Amino acid sequence: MKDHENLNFESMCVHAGIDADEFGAVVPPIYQTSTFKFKSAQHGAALFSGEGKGHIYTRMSNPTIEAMEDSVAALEGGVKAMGCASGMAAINTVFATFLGAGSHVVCSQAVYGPTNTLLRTVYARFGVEISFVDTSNPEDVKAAMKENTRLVYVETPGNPTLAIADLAEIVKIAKEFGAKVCVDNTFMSPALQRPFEFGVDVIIHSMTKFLNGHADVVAGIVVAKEMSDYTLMKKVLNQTGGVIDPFNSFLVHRGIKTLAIRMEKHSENAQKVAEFLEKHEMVEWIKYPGLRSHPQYFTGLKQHKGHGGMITFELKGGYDAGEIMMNSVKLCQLAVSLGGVESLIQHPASMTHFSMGPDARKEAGITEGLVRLSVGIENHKDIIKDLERALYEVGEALTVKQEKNLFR
Ligand code: LCS
Repeated sequence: MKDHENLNFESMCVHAGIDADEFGAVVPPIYQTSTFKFKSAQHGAALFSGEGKGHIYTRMSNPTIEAMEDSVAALEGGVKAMGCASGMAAINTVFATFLGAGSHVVCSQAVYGPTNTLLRTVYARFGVEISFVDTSNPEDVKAAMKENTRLVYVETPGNPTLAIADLAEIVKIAKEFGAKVCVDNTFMSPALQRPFEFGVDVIIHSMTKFLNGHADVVAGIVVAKEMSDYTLMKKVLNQTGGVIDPFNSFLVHRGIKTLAIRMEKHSENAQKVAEFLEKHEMVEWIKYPGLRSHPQYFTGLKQHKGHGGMITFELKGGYDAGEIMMNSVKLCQLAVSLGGVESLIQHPASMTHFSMGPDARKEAGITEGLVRLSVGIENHKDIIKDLERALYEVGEALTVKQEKNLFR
């Protein structure tokens, strides 16, 4: 048993995966090396046959990477994790392990755009059957299941609609068909949602987001609940090569130490910002897991320890209004990505979900005027002030436009 297994979550964030090295370094050193010297020919052979302990080559394993992997595996409550070059590399590792010609995957309709595109454009070409369904409705998942369904892939809350899937219900359905369930836990992080507690088999993260939390790394991770799944996926990752590097592992591991307090602050700020937006006359509708108006508010309560930092809303005035707002904000940065300490705002239809195309977006409920906000850890009053001013400018611009139309 590892020491961290008896710790509470906040303490695990600080300590999991960290063992002092021979010099007593409190922080794991960066082993910036591609390869490791064998003690002898016999030692090398033993490592390759799996009998000996140690590292061979950084694509296969590395102490700095392993320290970070152990930390995320502990936080999620999994057996083992594998660091990947990006969230997409993590997702591809899962798909390439469990899908093949003649198999079928059920995937959330509202997922990060490239996840949808990867299935439709690459895996479809390899003979994989794909059903995109509204995973916030378990009946739709059940109706989509087939004899050859090998994987149910769920993003919850979904990007960018924030649709929440009931994980316990989905696991029940998938098990009847012998399918694996993989959850993209990027939006919540293990601080707020622990999918293994609901029977899920595999978890992935874009660590680019909340796990690292500082918008300075692109990285991903796959966490397995069972050793047998880990072994299968690790072979695929080793062969396809999309591994993380030691320096990025070091940065992510450093970010994780503050994960618990960051997620608390993201949630606290986002709740206040969402309540402000919900009352604002320029906002057509808003989705935030912490608002009672969220369609799956009660599923969220069952599954989440906090409501997270992500907000989605539609402005009155649609696409034009969104454009004006994004050009008007000052504190909130106009940029894709999410989960960093700074507030970020973006327009999914023209940015993160552009690659899906208009039909798939419409099906997934991604409207043309939808705005996505990743609420940072600044003082909430400054975020609200920034949004209030930008919304005022939207109102002014739309009034001028209406007046011009009247006098035409
Ligand atoms: N999963 C989710 C939920 C994501 O939001 C993203 C990236 C990925 C996976 C892929 O991770 P990556 O390869 O970028 O590390 N989401 C982005 C977004 O919404 N804006 O920019 C990237």
